[in-house]
Amino acid sequence: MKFHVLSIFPDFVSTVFQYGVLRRGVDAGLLKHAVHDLRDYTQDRHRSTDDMPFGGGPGMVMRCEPIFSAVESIRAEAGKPLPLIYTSPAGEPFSQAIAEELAAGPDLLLLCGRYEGVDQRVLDSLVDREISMGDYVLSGGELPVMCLIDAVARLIPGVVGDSQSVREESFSSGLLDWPHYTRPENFRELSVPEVLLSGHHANIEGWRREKALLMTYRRRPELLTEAQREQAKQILGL
Ligand code: 9D3
Repeated sequence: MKFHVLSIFPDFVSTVFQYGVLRRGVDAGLLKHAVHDLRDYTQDRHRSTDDMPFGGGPGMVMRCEPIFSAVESIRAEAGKPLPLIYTSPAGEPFSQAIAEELAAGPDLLLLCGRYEGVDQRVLDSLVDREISMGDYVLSGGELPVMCLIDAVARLIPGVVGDSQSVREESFSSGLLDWPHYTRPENFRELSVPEVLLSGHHANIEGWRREKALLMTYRRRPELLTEAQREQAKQILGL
């Protein structure tokens, strides 16, 4: 899968492909990327990507000419469908379900907003999907685009090793993780739960399932089905 990105900070965005599983995915030829500098598509002397908002008010707006020019040129060069995703606080909330949908689809073009956002004509004529990374304020779309790329890329077959993809079912099945421990067995009087040292695989699985259920009930009850909530209450004696 190939990720095309359009940003005024291309070197920052590129770093997402330089570490960990994504780095290995690139080296293995499973992931490709082209991070384009929006400034390269400007025509004016000052290479400006923003301008004052019509109607007045604070902040600046990203100009439509460089964005139209870049998107049209990148799409023509690709020679195949390249849906444009724009990250913005007003988008639909990102989720594992959206990541799975995108990983199963065509290559993507991701537009990172800065300032107050893009001229509305970009949204009306070019953008296929507007996605938010959550209800908090960031300075621009670069980090959201990097999050999206990370979440989508690790779903491409072969990018994440097999051991980890099994664990992924833990979140897909809708529960938070159970507690994890590794060596040493005793550390500053802090011990490891006996069951994990027992070698009794059925008991270990039962313990993990229960811990995951209780953790989810305490922190994110809305992730549970009514039946799972009742089961958690029963375990807690409520
Ligand atoms: C109306 C005031 N603000 C909207 C909440 C203005 C504004 C804040 C932050 C406009 C743009 C930005 C920059 N943010 C992003 O580009 C962004 C973002 C975010 O700030 N939070 C969560 N997800 C995202 S996706 C892109």
